[in-house]
Amino acid sequence: MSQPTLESILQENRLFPPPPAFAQQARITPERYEQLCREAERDPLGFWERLAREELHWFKPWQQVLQWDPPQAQWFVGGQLNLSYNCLDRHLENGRRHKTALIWEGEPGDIRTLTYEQLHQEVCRFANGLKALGIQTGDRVGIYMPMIPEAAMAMLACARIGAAHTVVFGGFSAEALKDRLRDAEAKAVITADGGWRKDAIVPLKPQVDLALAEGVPSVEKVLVVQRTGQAVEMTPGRDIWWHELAPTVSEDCPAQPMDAEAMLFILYTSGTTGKPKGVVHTTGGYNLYAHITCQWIFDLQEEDIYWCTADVGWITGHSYIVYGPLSNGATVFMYEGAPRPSKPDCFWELIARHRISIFYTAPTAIRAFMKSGDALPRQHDLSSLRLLGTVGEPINPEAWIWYHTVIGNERCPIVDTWWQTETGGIMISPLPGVTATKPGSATRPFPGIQADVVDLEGDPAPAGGYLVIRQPWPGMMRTVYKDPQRFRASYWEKIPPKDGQYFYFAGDGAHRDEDGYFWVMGRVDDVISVAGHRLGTMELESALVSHPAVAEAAVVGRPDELKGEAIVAFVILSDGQEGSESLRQELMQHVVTEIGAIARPSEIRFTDALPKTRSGKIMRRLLRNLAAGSGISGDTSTLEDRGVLERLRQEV
Ligand code: 6R9
Repeated sequence: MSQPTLESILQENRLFPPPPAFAQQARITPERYEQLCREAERDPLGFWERLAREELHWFKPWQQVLQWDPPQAQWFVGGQLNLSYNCLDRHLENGRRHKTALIWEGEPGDIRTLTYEQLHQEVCRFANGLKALGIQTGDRVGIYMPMIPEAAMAMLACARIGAAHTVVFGGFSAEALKDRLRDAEAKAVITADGGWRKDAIVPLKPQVDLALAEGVPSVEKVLVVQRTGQAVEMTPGRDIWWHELAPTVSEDCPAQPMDAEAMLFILYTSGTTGKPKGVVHTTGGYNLYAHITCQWIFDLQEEDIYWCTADVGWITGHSYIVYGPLSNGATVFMYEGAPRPSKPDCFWELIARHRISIFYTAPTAIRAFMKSGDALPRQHDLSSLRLLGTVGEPINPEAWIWYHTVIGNERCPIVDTWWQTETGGIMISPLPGVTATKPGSATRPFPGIQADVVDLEGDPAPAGGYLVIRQPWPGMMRTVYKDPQRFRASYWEKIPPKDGQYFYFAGDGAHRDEDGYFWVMGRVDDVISVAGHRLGTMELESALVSHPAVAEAAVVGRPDELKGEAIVAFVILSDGQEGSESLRQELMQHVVTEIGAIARPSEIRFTDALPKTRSGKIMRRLLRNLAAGSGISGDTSTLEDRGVLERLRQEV
């Protein structure tokens, strides 16, 4: 494991205090924040216990808040609840029965709206549908869906009957789907004929057929939702249309009381090498953590219309499209498709049409919007927005400022939220009515979270080290499915425990500044060592992106006899820019000016796309293979567009 960045060269000192108009009405004020931090510090377990009692409905109280047998945590031991109850039933009695729960728009422009009462009804019916197929409490169910309301309903229906779901992103290949279904030993798969994405139908059911043809013996039933209407093959006895099953089942389905520690879902996340890890989350702690982070960080107010652009296939979709906002009784907007050449401004149009007030997206999307210029967003009325968020990667200060000025009109606080599939919810983030933000920093830990930056011995290393969490928290993953040893080795033994203190190892490099703000520099394997100087890919990329000709950049190291590693940059130019030798020289000089001579790229390759995961993370591992001229190795199942690799290869 290489050492993370020791010297950060990224200089970003601008400070953005919460806009006064926002701060005045915020849920968490500076006074409240101080109180909460004090409470959490004085009595961490009492803090979580109070929130669990006040914020969630429990069928049965717990006997013990936390049982911590490192690295095994159990929260709210003995307590019983149901996440679907907390997301639906309780809102029928607290005045939100006729409030809009979900507004959905499909890529072709079709719109559906469901009140809490209607969503509750649909979920109950879906849950009974699953029961009719033989699904029972404790079973695992695969979900391979487009971004349609039924994706959320399927998740909630599983939670309602106590079956654990494993959502597999609809863009993943049949191969990736097969691996995940096999590992989870799923008893059924919920899918759709297809979905709309970027002006085309993405076939889903045929991928399920392919995956199952390779043998996933545990799968007995496939429930198919009709979305696109294209012809699909149905295997008699195994495959059932939802629209045929639905009328035969009742819409009365009480929520099954579940143990707080009952498995809620498995979500697979790619490791650096080898097969994906099945991250396990359980019911009580996850519900509380998704709920309270969503409420405080997004400052959820009754009238908000909240849009998180993620897909339900990744953790952000789980915690901040479905469970967090619905548990709070919010109005969630959900969109089926993605920005595309025929409608590059569709996001801005949607914000204007649906009067979105909270908008949560990824840096990669922001950079793409930035690339297509200010004119598109300026054509739309974005005045409904009051809060912006980002997640998934460090955000380059350049992109942050663009988001702040062009999208937020300098009115909206930005919450840059650091967290992981493993953490269940946001761990480091501004609170929008409290925290003065700095572009590129996720700022401070959430109240009750003890984050730190340490070296491999566990000693504080604020100037540059590994991001760790020092205490268990309710939303933490419980294990790697069927592989507790991998759980221990990947997260709890990288930094050995010291004096009874365990360190959750996040795998990210970070540093803390003089105000205690965290600057996440990316995965620890994303560090380049040039002649002994450690450079974070993030700072190199930010330097490149700060040049007006550059839309996006990815930087990797290539083994170099003299320097240890040489810097290779893959660069996407802004619209209208031509890649030339003189521009290449100019960019190299620009990085030298921004960072220093040590950072001069040895090579700059112009490209039209970068290999990314479906959740928008650049797969630098593959770029490293390309830069080194070696073959592609390791798992590529999470790649969004396989064509990109081919094109990159040919460009060399
Ligand atoms: C939620 C999510 C987790 C990894 C994480 C880190 C990166 C996420 C970030 C961020 C800097 C942020 N990451 N948010 N880095 N600033 N605000 O993305 O989960 O898909 O599991 O990825 O993403 O490297 O370790 P997941």
